[in-house]
Amino acid sequence: MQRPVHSSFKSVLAENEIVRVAGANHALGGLLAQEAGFQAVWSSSLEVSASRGLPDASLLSMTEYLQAAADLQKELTIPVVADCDTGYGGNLNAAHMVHEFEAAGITALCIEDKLFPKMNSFVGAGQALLDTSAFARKIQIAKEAQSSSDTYLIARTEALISGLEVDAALERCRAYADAGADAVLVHSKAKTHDQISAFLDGWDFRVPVVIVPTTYPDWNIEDIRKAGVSVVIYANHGLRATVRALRDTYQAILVDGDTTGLEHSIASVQDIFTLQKLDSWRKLDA
Ligand code: SPV
Ligand code: MG
Repeated sequence: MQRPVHSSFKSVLAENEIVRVAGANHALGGLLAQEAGFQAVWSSSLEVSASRGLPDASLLSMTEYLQAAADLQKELTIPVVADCDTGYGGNLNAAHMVHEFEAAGITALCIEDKLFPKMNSFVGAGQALLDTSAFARKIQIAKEAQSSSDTYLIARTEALISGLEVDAALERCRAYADAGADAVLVHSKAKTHDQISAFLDGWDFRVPVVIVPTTYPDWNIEDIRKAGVSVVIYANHGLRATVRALRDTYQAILVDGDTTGLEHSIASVQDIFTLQKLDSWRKLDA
């Protein structure tokens, strides 16, 4: 019995007009996203930090985020897209990051143009950005550090998050694409997709566009596809569903005094065994 062999993000993108990616923070979550039909998994900094009971504020080290991404990738056939925040520091940190994530078999990395230490995009207002040319240089250095042609680097702009206009996001993304980014991610915390649509109207598609529709949840995949987006990341829905499910379950056990009422709404132990590939493991030494 061998470990699953995973495809590269680049090949998944080549085979699909639009790629849907689910956030996860452990292999079991990744397996469930894969089972549902997602084509890639986002190793989300928000989810990984939250799973440790910590804020998404550059508190964990690169090694800890790498471990989380690698643990996900090891059990999946679909590729992991690693959310690498700012690249964990300066330009040399970004180069080191590429070496380390590549060595762990991660084929897609995303870095963003905020300052280290960064704060989650939905916290506060007016988050500080690195200068456009400085982040373009970071992208260039990260690309020069890669040794596999499979490695796919996504440059994420937080221009709209920090309160800048769509034109500023466009200008930044053009510079990042010209510096060698394989795709650009334009993040927005607006309640509608209007900002993103305006961005797409002004984008020349020199590289593909990635979005994270957390605050504009009504933008349907068909309309997103028609607008020209290539990758959609549902970054934190698994985490939020887990929190609700665990909270409700733990409360019900204490309130009800027994677990009869829960049995119909929770997974069976057999289901867990299947996800663990227990049969294959047992056959190994039968
Ligand atoms: C994450 O999932 O960690 C992201 C997306 O980077 S967001 O939380 O919206 O910043
Ligand atoms: Mg993040």
